[in-house]
Formats: sequence, structure tokens, C-alpha cells
Amino acid sequence: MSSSATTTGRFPQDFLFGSATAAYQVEGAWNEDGKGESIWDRMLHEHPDYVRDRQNGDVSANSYHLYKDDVKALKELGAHFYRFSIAWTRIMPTGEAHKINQPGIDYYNNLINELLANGIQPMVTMYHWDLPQWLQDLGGWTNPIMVDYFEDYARFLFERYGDRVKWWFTFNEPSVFAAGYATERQMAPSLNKPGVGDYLASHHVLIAHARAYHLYDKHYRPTQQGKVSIALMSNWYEPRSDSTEDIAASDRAMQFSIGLYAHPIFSSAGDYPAIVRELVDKNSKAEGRPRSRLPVFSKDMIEYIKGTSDFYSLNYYTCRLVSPGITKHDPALRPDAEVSSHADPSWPTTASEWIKVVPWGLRKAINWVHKQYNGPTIVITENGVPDNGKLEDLSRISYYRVHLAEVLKSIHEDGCNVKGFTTWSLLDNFEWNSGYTEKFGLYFVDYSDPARTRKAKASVQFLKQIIRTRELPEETQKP
Ligand code: GBH
Repeated sequence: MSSSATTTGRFPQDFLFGSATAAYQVEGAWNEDGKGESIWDRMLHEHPDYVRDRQNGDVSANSYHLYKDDVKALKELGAHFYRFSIAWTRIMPTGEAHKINQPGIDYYNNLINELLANGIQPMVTMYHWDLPQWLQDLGGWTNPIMVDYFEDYARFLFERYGDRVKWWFTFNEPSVFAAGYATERQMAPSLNKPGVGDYLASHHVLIAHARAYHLYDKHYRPTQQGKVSIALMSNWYEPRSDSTEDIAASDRAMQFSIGLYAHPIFSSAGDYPAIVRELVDKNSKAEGRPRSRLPVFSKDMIEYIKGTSDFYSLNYYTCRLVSPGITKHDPALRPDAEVSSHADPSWPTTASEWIKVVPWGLRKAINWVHKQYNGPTIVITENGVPDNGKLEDLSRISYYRVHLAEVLKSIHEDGCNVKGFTTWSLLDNFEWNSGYTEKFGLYFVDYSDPARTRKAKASVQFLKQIIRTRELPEETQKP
């Protein structure tokens, strides 16, 4: 026998590798060619102080003009797919379907065609947080009418792009953008209605997701034959000890951060997780409210939402230790979860405050999803880490090495159905509240150069080899 890597070290033949970005983080051209204003445009123009370096996505990596360079970069990497998002405001400047913007539509047609011409599958996120400001003025996701607007938008995308796009994500990380309704100075729209705005927004997002799924299922799947999913932030919350209390806290953390979105869609029972229902109802009552802060789905709605995803899209970055208490910082962990979380001081740190290198957390998250939701097909739709700005991004190489090893274990040792892996991100880009100070790209982008030149970091060669050989190389030296 040669090395043991031959069986457990290999990614299956049909396993897909790709890389991801999001419109506001890379496109720039925020007001060009008829694009409308989004909630991120508005928030950061009014409040530059919400971002560490007071920057915004106005120009960013300029992918609106440089998309061909992005496709070249993907080609060099050997990526099978590119996960990018569409800016709703480029297609429909106000978010209304009767006012469309042709140059915006053309932009995504050009990008999709360029990808396909280079043998790269487009994977499209419809909504990566940049709601049209016009719709926000109506209340954004707190207004149930948003379900109709989102369906109009989804229909338009299926109509115009579905002949070539076979992978759709309705939303990216509702747990993260719903925090924009719970907090201020962080996510748009910075509404600061904790425990009310976030649940309300999540509720309508789930219905909007199901509406788009059913629309595809009924009208487009028969001819277009693609897949529809929703990307969920799926970090792992490890019990701090093996005490019953800590294990229960870990379960609450997972149910409030993931189950709130995944249970209605992926579980056989449907609806919100019982523990989430119970705790929010209990606390709402104790606060003297006439009804729960967590809205209630009708029986019909529970059935309508159940099963509305063709696979599970898992975003993973890091892990936290949890025990009973209250967490204030983690947007996905609402106080109702009664969980306190922290990082183990022994975990390797990174250039990002919140990301510690905890690869086994990815394996646990995959297994948790596998067990909770009857072994769905799983695609890792985001995983990544920022570097220190050097082209020799050895810390990223070692991060991917250990995380990909855990993906292999989850496939070969645990029997989980993981079918793809996506690096976040293709390019150094606008990292939300951290601005350009955190560099997640496989490609360096020179932000001092108006031409925004892209340069491959060392991790590109490393990943390229894995994609080509479907094998993790032996570790020759510790980075
Ligand atoms: C993903 O989620 C996003 O999809 C992507 O757009 C983003 O660029 C990528 O991750 C990298 O961050 O500082 O302790 O308050 C990110 C979810 C939520 C992670 C807010 C950072 C702040 C933690 N983010 N969180 S803290």
C-alpha cells in the first residue's frame, strides 16, 4: 500500500471547488449606469465611523469594470465554480420590478457568459445584504410585503439568467443580516430593535425564501433543472465542559444561530426549533408582552416552508466555547439563548479578532447538520481567514490545509454528504465593519493603485494543486 492518503486523503470525483465574493464587497461602481442606492450605500455614506478605516464599497475592487480579471483569477485557480451575488439595486434600482436597469442586467449577463466561456459554473446569491434603500424605507424585512418584492426579483433572475445559472442561493446568512435590525453601528440597516426586529426580519426572510423556492420548483425547475438553497452561517458552539448544563447551552447556541433558519426548512417537523419557541415565548411573557417577540407560523406556512432547499449551504469560519449565561457580542446568539460564549485562549489566533483556528469545529458543524436534518447534501459555501497583507499567505495555506482535512474526515470517516468547498474570498475586498483592514482574498488587490491590480497569493498555487489532484498534500514544513 502506498500512503493512507489514497483513501481518506482524496476528494470524491464529483466534488466541486470554488471561490466566493459578494456584490457590495467587490463591485464598486455604486452609482454608475443607473444603479440604485442600497442600505449599505446609505448607511456608510451617512456614518463612515461605523467602519474601522472609515471606508466603504463605493469603488472597492472595482469588479463592475474588472470582472474579466476576476474570471482570469478563477481560471488560474482552477475553480469549478464562482459564487457571487447580484446587487438587487443594479437590476431594479428601487427594488420594484416594473423599473429595470438594462446596464445592470447586462453586467451580470457578461459575467455569467465570461464564466461559462472559461468552463466555470456560476453560483448566484440573490441577496447578500444590500437591500434597495427604497424598500428599506418601507420597513425592509420587517414588512411582510417584502415577500412579494423578493418573489418579483427572484422571478426576474430565474427568467433572465436561469438558462445558464443552475445554482441559486436566495439569501446569504440571515442570522447575520437580521442582526442589522437588532443592533446599531454594525450591519445595515442599523435599526437597534433587539429581540424584535431581528426575529421579525428572519420570519419574513424565511417566507420569502420559500416563495422563491416554490416559484422555481413550479415554473422553472422543469426546464432549467437547477438547484436552490440558502447559505447559513454555521459556526460551531462547543460545550465548555461535558456538564449537562454546558451541553444544553451548546444545543441552545446551535438552535438559535442555525436552527432558527434551518429547522423550518430542513427538519422533518418544520417550524422553529422547540427550544427557541419555548424560550422566546417565556421571556416575552415575563416582559409583560401580549404576544411573543418571535412570530408564529400557521400550520399551512410550516408545510409551505418545509423542504424548500435542494441542499444545505454551510458557511464556517470558527468556533466558540459556550456555557449558560448571556452573550452580547455574537450577533447570531440572541440573549434569549441564555448562552455565554468565548474563545479558548489556546486556539491559534488570526488577523481577525473573531476568527480562531478551530478546524475540528467544522467537522462537528457538518456532523450536527447531517444528524439534525437527515443527512442532506452539504456544500461548504464559505470558509476563510484574513492574512497579514503579504503575498506569502502561509497562515491561509495552513488554515485551508487543516479545514480541508476535516472535510475529508467528515466524508470518509463520518459518512456526511459533503459535495463542495468554497473559499472566502477570491479577492481582498470590503470586509464590512472592518473595511479594507481585513484581507480575505486568495488574490491581493492593490488598493493604492487606481487600476486595482490583482496578484495571486501563495495560497492560489496550494489550492490549485488540491483542486487538480483532489488530494491534500503532505505537510512538508510548518508555516
Ligand atoms: C461572512 O459572514 C460573510 O458572508 C462575508 O460577507 C464576510 O466577508 C465573511 O464572512 C468574512 O467575515 O467582531 O466579534 O463582533 C461574516 C459574519 C458577522 C463575522 C459579524 C464577523 C463580527 C464578530 N460576520 N462578525 S465581532
